[in-house]
Amino acid sequence: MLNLVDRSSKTVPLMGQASKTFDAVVVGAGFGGMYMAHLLRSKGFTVRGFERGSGVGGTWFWNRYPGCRCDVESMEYSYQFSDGLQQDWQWSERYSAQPEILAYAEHVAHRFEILGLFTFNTSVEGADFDDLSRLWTVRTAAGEAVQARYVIMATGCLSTANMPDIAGLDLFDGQLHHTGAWPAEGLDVSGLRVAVVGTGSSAIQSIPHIAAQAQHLTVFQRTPNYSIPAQNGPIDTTRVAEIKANYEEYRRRNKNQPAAFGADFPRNGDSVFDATPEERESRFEAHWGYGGFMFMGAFADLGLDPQANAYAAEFVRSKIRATVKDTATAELLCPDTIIGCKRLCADTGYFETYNRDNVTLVDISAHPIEKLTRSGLVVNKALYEFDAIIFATGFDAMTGSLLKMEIRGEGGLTLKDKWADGPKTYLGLMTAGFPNLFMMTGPGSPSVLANMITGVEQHADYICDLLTWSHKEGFSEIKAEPVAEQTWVEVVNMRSQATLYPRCNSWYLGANVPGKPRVFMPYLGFPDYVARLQEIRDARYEGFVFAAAGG
Ligand code: N01
Repeated sequence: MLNLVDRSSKTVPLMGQASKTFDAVVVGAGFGGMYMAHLLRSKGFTVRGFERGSGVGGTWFWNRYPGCRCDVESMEYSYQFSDGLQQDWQWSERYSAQPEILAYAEHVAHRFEILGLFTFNTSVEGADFDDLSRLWTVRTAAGEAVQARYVIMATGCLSTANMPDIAGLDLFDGQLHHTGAWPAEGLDVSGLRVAVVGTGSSAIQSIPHIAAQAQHLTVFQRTPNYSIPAQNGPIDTTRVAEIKANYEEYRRRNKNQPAAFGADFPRNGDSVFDATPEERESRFEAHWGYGGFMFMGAFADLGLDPQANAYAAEFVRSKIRATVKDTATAELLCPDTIIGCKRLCADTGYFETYNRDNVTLVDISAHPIEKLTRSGLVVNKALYEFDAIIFATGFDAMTGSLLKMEIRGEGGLTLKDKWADGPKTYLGLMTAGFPNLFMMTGPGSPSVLANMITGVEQHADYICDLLTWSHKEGFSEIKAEPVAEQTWVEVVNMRSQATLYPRCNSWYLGANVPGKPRVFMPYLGFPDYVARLQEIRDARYEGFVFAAAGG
């Protein structure tokens, strides 16, 4: 027990309940929160966790839509903190489906006795920093208030569903769902007329499955998307044995990749402009064959140079045209934007689905959905009738879950006010004015542009080391230094400007949510990020400000 908190006088009643005091409160029991809580406890911190769902798994708890699977290979999308765990667990497919990932999360929770650290079915509504006691009070929707020295927000980057504000949502008599909050009991659409709104990753994964079951599926597309076949299949057991024989080395190689995965596939260093047309096509074809994200590793300049990118985009369009039999539908499905600017999708049979007789594509790029009625939805004055409407319209990414809570820092400053013009963080870990409040994979960290499990482990390890070091040095308070934060914001921005990422309306920029400030949120380049954090740590955590209890 580190006994970081002076518990003598901290019983501030709130909503009729006596407060309880912990070293740390962890919000969220996804992969980040689970490991964070486990790690803190192992270092002697007292921990209390809250999770709004009834179980662990975070994004994999909520996204149960048919076809949901990870776009990062199973052998990489897993924890590495326990060799016993990574040796014991057997994945069945190259890319794991949601039920298997959720089962893995539940296994981890049992194996490391994490469940007891969390209170489930409990949303955190807010957290207030007390300027005098220097403690946080975390408030739940159930009316509980707990006090803690440290609060760690492990609330996920893609956890707040983006439901478009369309008139009549409450009028529709049929079933209405969002892919990011799929009914736990599943959804049988046999014999139903179904609409899917959106053509991002969630839609692209679910559409083939919904089409196979529904009487008729109508897809409402605002912007077509690039998708590369995942080339999923049963896991290669020989490769698994090779990886497990030296898992540490495999993890090390992956951590040296820009997005912390994909080390076994070529990421070529040459320019597309140096290749002959035949070499170019054959390289694209090979990378198409590797599947999913590996496609963009065909040449070094695809994410940097618009002209280089155009070659890759045209290659994918040619694949769409070769797959979709109806020419008009194929043309509607062909994106004309920068490939990889919005998050690339990986699919199994997506474009082929449009060859089915029971699937219709409706282009709503010029005519948005006007409204929902009791029986369906209206586009361009035409009523389309459905039994079920599924919104695959994405998330208020990266900041949505943090800003949904009322978080008040020093002097009553709210996070909402502080981030009114976009998120500002130091290292994606802290924001100035909010002492002892940490974010896991927050804006300004590699987060969504890296293997998420590798990212959350790196953050948990760093936060835990920082708290332990600070305590050993006799400090009880850690803050982000405003100048260091401003410099970091500029670094994150500069890194994105060197790429094609800012050139489209992606959720990385917040462009998918009306009124959200446009700021490119992820830090590009996992290895550079880890190296910079190491330098900061070696420099006695420069950019952080430490204080001892009492001033
Ligand atoms: O959401 P999205 P997603 N009317 O924002 C459309 C992760 N993920 O849930 O492009 C009509 O990508 C919108 O149109 P437009 C992954 O990081 C991971 O699919 O804005 N349409 C778009 O087509 C991913 O990137 C995995 O014009 C509207 C779609 O809805 C992220 O989650 C699997 C609309 C939203 O696409 C989000 O993916 C799935 C409106 N009012 C997801 N509003 C795996 O790794 C939005 N759209 C497995």
